[in-house]
Amino acid sequence: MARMSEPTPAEKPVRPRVLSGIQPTSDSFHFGNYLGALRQWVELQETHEPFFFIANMHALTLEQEPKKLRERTFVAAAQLMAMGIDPQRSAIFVQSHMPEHAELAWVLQCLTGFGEARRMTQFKDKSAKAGEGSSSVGLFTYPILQAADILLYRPAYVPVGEDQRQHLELTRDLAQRFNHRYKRAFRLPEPYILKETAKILDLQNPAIKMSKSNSSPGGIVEMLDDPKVSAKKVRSAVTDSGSEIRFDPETKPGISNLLTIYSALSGRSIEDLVTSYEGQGYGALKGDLADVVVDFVTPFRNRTLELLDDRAELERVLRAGAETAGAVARATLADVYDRVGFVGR
Ligand code: AQP
Repeated sequence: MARMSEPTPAEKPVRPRVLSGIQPTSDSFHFGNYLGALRQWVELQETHEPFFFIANMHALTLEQEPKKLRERTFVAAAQLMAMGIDPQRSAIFVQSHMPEHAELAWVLQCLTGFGEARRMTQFKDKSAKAGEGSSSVGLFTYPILQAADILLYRPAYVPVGEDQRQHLELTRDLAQRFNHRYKRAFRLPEPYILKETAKILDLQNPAIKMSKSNSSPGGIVEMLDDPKVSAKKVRSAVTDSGSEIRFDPETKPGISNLLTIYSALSGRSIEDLVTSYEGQGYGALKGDLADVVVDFVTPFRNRTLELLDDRAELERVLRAGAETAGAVARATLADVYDRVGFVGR
């Protein structure tokens, strides 16, 4: 059997691989998802070999209504395509279409220390809400499934937001442990986190990240919301004391967050924005940003709705993505099974 440490020319990626995933757990992606991670996916597909998946197995770590989960999976696929993920260049697939993710996760679970898994801050935060006793074992082991999601494809980079850094570190630790025990099999993936947009903050409470589970409705901008509603949220964003427009995340987190969003959406540098709003109040900046947001979300929303009208095409894209991803995932898992001493079928 071919060893993964010496890929055959056919297996060897010509361009470095990138892989990332997103959960289909809401009716729309939000600006944190888009600016923190998804925008990088679109850019990286130009220069890398991209694998992007919809993490519906991760979604089950919290209770989901089956009908909604199914629908949101299609909504997620349509949004990825509407924002520019091109199925001709990128494999877009659904996690549950790939049994190898759960299979590799089992092998990795057997390499993970209980205390190591316990240290994951996302588990601590999410289990604290429901109470640890009523949290699922899936919520506890989810970072290990995530490590399997990543390692199966041997990517060079994983584009994510800052909140995923700790999980990426666990992934690298597990890869190293596996490599040490069973001879080098896995490439150590690097997080690809853009400093400027690594953590988009809640518009109403800039002390926390924008998030579907913690943000109030006014604090989160949903990509598929009515653009007028999003504009209103931007105009009503909490700003800091004083009236000077300055980029200072420590003392002016609210206005700095708005400048970050503005800069990312418009392509203008923060310095340029600060200079051009000199002497003007927060209201002027918020009003202009609201217009930028409307101009950005309107075509995105229209395109997503159009794509959702053709389910057969979405299903075809996801099937094709699963074909491409499946070939890589099967080869990696076969190698892992061989290395750990499982008998071949
Ligand atoms: N506020 C954020 N700033 C920067 N990046 C962010 N991401 C999420 N929020 C921010 C990044 O989005 C990608 C997808 O994450 P996910 O699958 O965890 O999506 P989600 O569940 O919709 O994210 P939330 O809102 O953060 O969910 P909860 O509230 O459940 O924790 C990841 O790369 C993530 O870093």
